[in-house]
Amino acid sequence: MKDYVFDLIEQEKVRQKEGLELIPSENYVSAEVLEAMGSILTNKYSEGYPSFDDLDKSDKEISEEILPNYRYYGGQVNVDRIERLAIYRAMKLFHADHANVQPHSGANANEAVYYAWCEPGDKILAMNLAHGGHLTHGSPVTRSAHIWNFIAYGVREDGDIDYDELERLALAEKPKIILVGYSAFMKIPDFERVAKIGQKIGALLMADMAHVAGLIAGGVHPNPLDFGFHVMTTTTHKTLRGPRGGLILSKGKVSSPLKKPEKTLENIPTLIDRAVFPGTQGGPLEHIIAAKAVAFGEALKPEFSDYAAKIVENAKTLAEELMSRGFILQGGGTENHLILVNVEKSFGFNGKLYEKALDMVGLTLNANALPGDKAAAFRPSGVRLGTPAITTRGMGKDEMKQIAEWMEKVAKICQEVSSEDDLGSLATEFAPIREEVREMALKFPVPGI
Ligand code: DSN
Repeated sequence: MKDYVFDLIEQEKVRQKEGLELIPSENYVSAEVLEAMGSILTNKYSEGYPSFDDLDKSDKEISEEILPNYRYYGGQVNVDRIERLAIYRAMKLFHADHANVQPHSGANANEAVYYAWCEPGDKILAMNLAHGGHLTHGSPVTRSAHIWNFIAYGVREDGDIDYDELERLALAEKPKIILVGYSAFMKIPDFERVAKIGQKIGALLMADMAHVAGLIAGGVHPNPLDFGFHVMTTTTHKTLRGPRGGLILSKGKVSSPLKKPEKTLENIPTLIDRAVFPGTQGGPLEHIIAAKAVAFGEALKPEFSDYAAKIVENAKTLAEELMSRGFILQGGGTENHLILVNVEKSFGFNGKLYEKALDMVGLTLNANALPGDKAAAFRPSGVRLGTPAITTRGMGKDEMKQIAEWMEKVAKICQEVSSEDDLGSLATEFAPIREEVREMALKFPVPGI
């Protein structure tokens, strides 16, 4: 008998097909990305790196060429070429001088950059988690926050970064790194302004673009590396639509990872390679790296730019539709793929209750804190949603309008209860909406299933 796990995978397939994924950090990968992830490459150990000089070659040349490497195990003939394809494609996508495709996650990617550039106790200036930043940008519950000294800037009333505060803190504290990155922010950062601030104090300019990497790859969002940033980290599974994993892109001079270079901004690529392996990780996940290579290949195709543009168009439509129905949105709308709703102010109940109610009708999103939120972390005042996954399924303007309509109906029904424990009593009212969501979802197939 097949393991129970496979029954559960089948049930998850049904959940994904019959519901709508509105979590802005999720997406559906292609059948080819799935195939590479589930391949025999998982059997291989390959600590170290392939050679990465002279990568200005065609995919075909890279897939045929066998070069010496910096690996600690034999049998790398195929793995080297796969990893080089991933590196080369990532560099091309993001205008980088180097790419490290080995980080297992975005968190690992961020920690490797801190480790590459900072000594314990050094200061890092990053966005406040409570204002839309990320856990790995200095939250006291992380290991990084025990090693480095994080200082936080926030967002203004209008939802944009408080650049004046960022500048004041940078000049006063002289951090080693200035980090622009977020997981709940819907504006386009002014990279040029931050770069000028960083240059005044000689800081490493780092951007964590995990949320918008696909928009950057598709050319519908500015690329921090084009504005003087030295490093960009990202996950590969959000708007970029690859396997779950991390990626570090950098500008600078690439040299052999075997020799520790001087800590200069020019040597950042090599410092990062050494910080990923052996600094913070062991054997790379070559099946995931292969899937990253496939996803980067997909993102380099012209169709991906259309996809990226459509994500933003859908998010703007959805935001407009929600606002026309009385939803109060943080920042008054969106400039990217992400929308943050102030549920408490719009409807008088918390984001967790709304998240659970929407789950009951097959609309999946997540409760999220709003800047300055006084509510408890598990019951924040807002919800966060986005359009990358539903855009992959081919949805457009009509579907955005329909989703806003369902969200309004669910919100009104929720006003009948005072706690999420009472949501069960609303099951009959939710049932017809659940059916409508299922019917629409099934018209838009999930790739790879
Ligand atoms: N968990 C991711 C998100 O949802 O934004 C960030 O790591």
